[in-house]
Formats: sequence, C-alpha cells, structure tokens
Amino acid sequence: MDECVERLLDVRALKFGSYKLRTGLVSPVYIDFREIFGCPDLLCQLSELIFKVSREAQYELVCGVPYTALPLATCISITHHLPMLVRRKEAKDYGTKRIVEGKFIPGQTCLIVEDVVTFGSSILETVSVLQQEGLKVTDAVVLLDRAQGGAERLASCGIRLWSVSTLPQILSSLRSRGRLDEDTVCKVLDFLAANQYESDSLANGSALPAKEQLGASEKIPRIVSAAALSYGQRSLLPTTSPFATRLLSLMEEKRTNVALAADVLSCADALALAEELGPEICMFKIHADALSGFDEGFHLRLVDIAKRHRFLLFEDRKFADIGSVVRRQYEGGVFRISHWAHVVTVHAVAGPGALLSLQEAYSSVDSGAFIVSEMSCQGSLAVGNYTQAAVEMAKGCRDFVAGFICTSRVTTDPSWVLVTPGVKFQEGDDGQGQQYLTPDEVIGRRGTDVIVVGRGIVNADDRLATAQAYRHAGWQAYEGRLAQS
Ligand code: S5P
Repeated sequence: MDECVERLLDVRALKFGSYKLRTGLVSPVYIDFREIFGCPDLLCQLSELIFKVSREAQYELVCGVPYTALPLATCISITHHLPMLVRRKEAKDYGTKRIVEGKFIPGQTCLIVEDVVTFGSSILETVSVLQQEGLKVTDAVVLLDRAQGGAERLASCGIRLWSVSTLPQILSSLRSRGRLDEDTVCKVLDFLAANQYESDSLANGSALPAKEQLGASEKIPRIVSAAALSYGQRSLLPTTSPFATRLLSLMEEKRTNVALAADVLSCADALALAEELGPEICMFKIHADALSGFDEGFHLRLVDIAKRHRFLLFEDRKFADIGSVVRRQYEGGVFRISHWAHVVTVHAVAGPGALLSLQEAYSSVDSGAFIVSEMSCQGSLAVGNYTQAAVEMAKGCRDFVAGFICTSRVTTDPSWVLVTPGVKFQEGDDGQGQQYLTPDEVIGRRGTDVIVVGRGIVNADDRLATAQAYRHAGWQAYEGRLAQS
C-alpha cells in the first residue's frame, strides 16, 4: 500500500485540512475513493491489494458494497475469474424485482468488498441482504479501515474484516515521506480517538457517531428526541440495531409506518392478506400458533410474498421463559420461528436470559426483537418501574433488540424503534380490554414510530382502501411531527 499512498494524496482521494460535514462537525480528514475512478492503473493496483490481503478467506463469489466499491469488486472478479454479485440499493419495481443481481446458488459463500469502513454499518447492511438470499458471509475486505471500532463491531456480528491499510498507518506513511506534518497527524489521531464506535454511546450521554454513508467521519450531535429525526436518519445511526436499520430504511423508502396485525383464522387467509396488503405495510405481524394449517410451505410462501412486496415478517410470540426453553421455542418445534421471522416480541419479565438466548440463536445478522415494555390492554402491569427496567435491559443487547412495544415514548434514544399496538380510527375499547388510540395520537402526539393495526383493517369491508387510509394517516402524522420539531 505504501507506494499507493502518495498517489491517493495526489489524486485527492485523501484530503487533509478542515472539512465541514453535513452535520456541522469539522473534520481534519476527508476520504473519497471515487477519485480513483479516473485512474485505471491505480484502481487495478488497489483491487489487487484487496484481493491479496483477504486471500485466507474462503469464498466463491465477491460482492461490492454500493457504490464506490463496485469497480474494485469488478476488477477482482475479472482478474481472478471470480463470479460477482451486485446488490441493488432498491429492488426494481418491474421485471424480476431482484435485489441481488448475478448468478449464485443459496449456500454459496460471498466475500464483501468495501472501500472504507468507519463503523461497519454499510457492510452489515450488505451482509443482511445477501443472507436473505440464502448466501453465507463470513468475511469482508476493505481498502481502508478508519480504526474507529468498525472491525470490532463486525467481529461481534460474526464477520471477519481484512483491511489493506488503516488510517493511522497511512498517516505514519505520509509523515515518514514528508507529505504530512506532525500537527496534522496529531489532529487526525485526536479526531479518531474522539469518534470511536461505542455500542452504548447514548447511555453514557456521549455523542452519536453517524454511519459511514453519511460521509467520512460525520457525527451526529447528541439528539434530544427521536421525534426530531427522520426514519432514514435514524437508520444511519451506528447505535441502531441491524434489524432496526433495515426496518427504518424500509419505512422511509416505502413511506409507510403501518404494521398489519394479521389476526385471521388460517394460514390461507394470512397469505391472501399478505398478498393484497403487502404493498401498503412495513411489517406483517402474525401469531403463528393461532393460525390453522401451519406448515413449512406456509412460511416459504409468506417469505416469498414478503420479498416481493418488501415488508418484514413479525412473529408476535411474546417469549417469556428461561433462556434454554425460549431458544428451543424460537428455533424448533412446529413453527421454527427463527427460520422465517425477521423480528419477534419478548417480555421483559424473565430478565435478560431470554434475550441473550434468542440473540445466540438468530439465523441472520439482521434479525431482531422488540421488548414488550408497555401493553395496550386495560390493567396491564407493564407500567412505571417495570417499563423503565425493560428499557434498561435492552441496552445490554443493542445488536439484537430493535426497540419496544409501547404506547408512549418510553425512551428518547433515536436508535430504538417504538411500536404501538391498539390503533384504530375510532378511539375506545373492544369490550375485552383492548384500548384503542388513533394514528394521529400515537405518531403525532405520543411520538412513537409504528402503528400496529389489526381489526381496524382486517374487519373492514374494503381492506385495501382501509389499509391505504391507515397508511396515509400514519405518514401524515409522522410528517407533521417532523415539521414541528
Ligand atoms: O400490548 C399489546 C401488544 C401487542 S403486540 N397489545 C396488542 O394488542 N398487541 C397485539 O396487537 C395483539 O396481539 C394483536 O395482534 C394486535 C392488536 O390487534 P387489534 O385487532 O386490536 O388492532
């Protein structure tokens, strides 16, 4: 790498000075590897270094993280005759609707290629997309690791990171060649030290580092309330769990915060509902044990519909037992929940053991759980200290817990997603303890994020039009809230 470092400086892929980032933070370094697109020889040289540094990894395919790393992955693919995959940022809404282009067989192993890693979020996002397609991912390789904790974060998610160089190594190389003065080196090192990934940075009251896609070294200042940030911005926070990242960015792209509670009688009814209302929702919530006719074929069909209409599968299991039992309920039995559900619910009553067991058993890096911290039904005991203890418990499991089931803003930390059931256009109750709030009250005034609507849609004469009306109301309330803050 040493011989390329000066070239990187010359072509302005590395810039030192004072760069005001979108968030207002001033950074002493700016890295932009798009500058190398104009230098084919440098591009080839760097991709060869990437290939060499990761040669111990076992893989059959390569996939670049969009967009800057795509040419690097392409060079590796061509030079070493390795089939390449391209991950789309968004599925096409016509034709094949594929999110991963290229030829592969589920079960094959793919190496992820990236240009720069800061906190690892972009790599994790690509890992999760590939895993959804049945591919295995164990290794990722980058040209430059900024040494801000990304490698450790990836390791904690089971991904080994290989890097051609780190930012401190580059600084020392440039200093020894007389291309960088001592003062600049110190400034950058100080900046890196002050902007490390901390999985619990909010709990410590420190600032939140933003995800690398926001631009090199950007950092979001401490945010008072989740209500002030868009779903998309929150998906970029490094403290946001992989599942929450996926959910928030899906909500932003699809412009819906409606989760459908598909409380119907049979699997056939659930499939019909998913097919009809899938385009309107962000999550499809079921109680698998309350559906007649559950078998392997059902969840395969449901997964297929979820992929086509781009929503996430939510099994509302409300786990509440000792860790070893919960794990078996999640992985095995009739329902094999971990094989198809993107997210599940867990009661806080049994303590953190249940959560930790689920986290160990999850089958994809972006599976997650919502902790039930409040309930919508009358007389619920999940109030006060219990609710606060549930929120505290989540902090010990940030990579798996995506947020909370709640009826109020139980936390102001924007990394958590707040999901509220008991939503209908008409406030009131169902005569059996369920209490309803309107979309406007929930999203607009109480400041939670997702409305869970069941009978309000399922029992309507025109389910599609009603789902669209809830979608519209939920989104309007969200936009109104953003406009006010
Ligand atoms: O506190 C809660 C938590 C949940 S997950 N209250 C709830 O009602 N739920 C679920 O939301 C419940 O299990 C059901 O599936 C849905 C509400 O359905 P609805 O028909 O009353 O809208």
